[in-house]
Amino acid sequence: MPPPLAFPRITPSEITPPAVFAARRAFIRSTGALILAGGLGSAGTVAFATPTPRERLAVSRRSPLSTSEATTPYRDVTRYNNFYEFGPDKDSPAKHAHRLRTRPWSLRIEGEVRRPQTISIEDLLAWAPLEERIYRLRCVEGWSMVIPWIGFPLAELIRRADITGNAKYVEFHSLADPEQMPHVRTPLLDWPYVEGLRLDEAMHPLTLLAVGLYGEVLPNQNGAPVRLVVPWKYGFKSAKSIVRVRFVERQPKTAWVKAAPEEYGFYSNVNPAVDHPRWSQAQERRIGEFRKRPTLPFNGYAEQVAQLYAGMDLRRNF
Ligand SMILES: Nc1nc2c(c(=O)[nH]1)N[C@H]1C(S)=C(S)[C@@H](COP(=O)(O)O)O[C@H]1N2
Ligand SMILES: [Mo]
Repeated sequence: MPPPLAFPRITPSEITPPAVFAARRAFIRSTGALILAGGLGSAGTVAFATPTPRERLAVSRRSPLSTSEATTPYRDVTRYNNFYEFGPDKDSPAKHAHRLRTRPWSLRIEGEVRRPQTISIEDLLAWAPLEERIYRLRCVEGWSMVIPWIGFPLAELIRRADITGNAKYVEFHSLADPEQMPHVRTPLLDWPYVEGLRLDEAMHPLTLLAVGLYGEVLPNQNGAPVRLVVPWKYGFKSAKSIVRVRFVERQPKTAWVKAAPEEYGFYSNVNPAVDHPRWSQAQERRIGEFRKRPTLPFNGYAEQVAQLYAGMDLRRNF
């Protein structure tokens, strides 16, 4: 999403010789003059990483929760991304996420659970049958895509987590390794990227733990090896490259709410009637199309999820 107004653009570290980068970092740290950082670097271009053949994933079925709308081309799904750990531009993730090592990978399940556990990605993949789910995903910036995800309901993980009665919310923490994710060194967000859901939202059958798309394991730029997909909420709720799932009693302080509380709320349900303070949310552009479409309440999933918010003022709880 567009960063808070005051956020300066920063040149990706990889295109700068390490010594220069180190010196620049020291300069940034010592002066706090982050705003100058962009002007010190070269604005060179970096080629997209050569696509490597990705492992195919066997799916047990195509979920009936899928939309029948045309899917967004693979090229757009994998080259037009938000993954700020790799940089602020739409093509930064496709250019730089090849640095992410997705094996070995494990997920820590902790907090209000009877038995905290660390599960390897291989074991996680065997927790439930994988299915294909075609979902609309609406970014808070005003664009949307239709993506054939592969995964299983997050509810399956919650069932196996053996949570206590105190668990009211779930926190998701993305990896934050500056060696692999150069922009984790920048102060855009209070890293790690943290997102959260109320427990009933997390348990909802639409909430997907995704491990693949278009028949293959997730490309790194889409949040490999495991990410969330919450189709009735703005895209930023769908945390990528998750390393920690924490069950908690209180509403999590999420990274975007911490960064700009007047712009991003905890719920962030897609809502055409509630504008972002800097732009309307009434319409959207489907990537690959020119015309604008009206944005639908709950991104078109109102029939399935509106009852989760019965009695809540969705203008106040944006
Ligand atoms: N860790 C992490 N997760 C993230 C983001 C991010 O910057 N970091 N961006 C979010 C935003 S704003 C969107 S729109 C979706 C984009 O997912 P996609 O690139 O797979 O379409 O990922 C979300 N998950
Ligand atoms: Mo987004």
